[in-house]
Amino acid sequence: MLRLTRHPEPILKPVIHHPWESRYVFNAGVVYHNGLVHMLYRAMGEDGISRLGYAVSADGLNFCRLDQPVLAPATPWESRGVEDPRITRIGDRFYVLYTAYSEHGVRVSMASTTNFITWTRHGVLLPDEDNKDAALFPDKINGRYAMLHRRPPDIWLAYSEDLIHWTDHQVIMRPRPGTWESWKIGAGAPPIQTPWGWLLFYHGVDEQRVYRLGVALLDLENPARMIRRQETPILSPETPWEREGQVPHVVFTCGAVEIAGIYYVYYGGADAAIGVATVTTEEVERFCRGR
Ligand code: BMA
Repeated sequence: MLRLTRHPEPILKPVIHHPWESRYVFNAGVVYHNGLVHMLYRAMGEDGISRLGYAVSADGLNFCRLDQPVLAPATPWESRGVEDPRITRIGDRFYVLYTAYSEHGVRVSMASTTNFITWTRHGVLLPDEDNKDAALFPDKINGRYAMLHRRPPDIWLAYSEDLIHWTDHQVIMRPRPGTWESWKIGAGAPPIQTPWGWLLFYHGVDEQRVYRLGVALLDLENPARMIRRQETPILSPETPWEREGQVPHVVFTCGAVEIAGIYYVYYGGADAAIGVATVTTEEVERFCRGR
């Protein structure tokens, strides 16, 4: 059974003298590039609007951050905030899918960068529907880009020729009645390629609104085909800072990286602080092989 081991304390907390991140930091997307973990995280301050901050680390645990947000609301779709960034490297660019929040609802939006400071905005991807928890696959699958998204309460798959127009939407994972993931589920980290399939760290919510993390394996050629899905969660809210915060009893991931034989899964605790939990590649292989 795969289980994550948490680093006991948060690795990133709010900064009182940064008005944009003085209250809460949570839900971090990550990518490992040139020996550094690059992190985008959701931050909230005095005005209650989410912005994205940037932090970087050489060891995956100690992060340096900028004193200004790198992505802030800029369009009518984003008037109430930009949330939950999920980073995928495609070619030499980093593409970020995030939630644009406004009085019109929530929308899947995309921006890209090469340096995490200057951005190209690609706009809203699924303009006609409330949708979030979207993540891009890092490689084309049978010649097309692929992404996961969430039409409540399920995880969906869609394909695109150009990253902008999305078609062939299909449900790939549903909540499981009577379990820790009975109410709704959503993609967590963007899918990670392994020799055995796409490794997916995702979140599940129960009827008491407790958010936990789970793990699944999707077929490399056809991610609509589920190879394996663990019945038990891999991380549940247990520490005080995961149980009490802005929203109680939440662990919520937007990104994971593999460095030297260890997967680092970054997550928001109680929508208030950022933690990390790890698992070895051997344990992941055991799950992938069904042993
Ligand atoms: C989801 C998203 C996340 C948040 C979670 C728990 O719907 O809004 O950003 O972490 O709820 O509150």
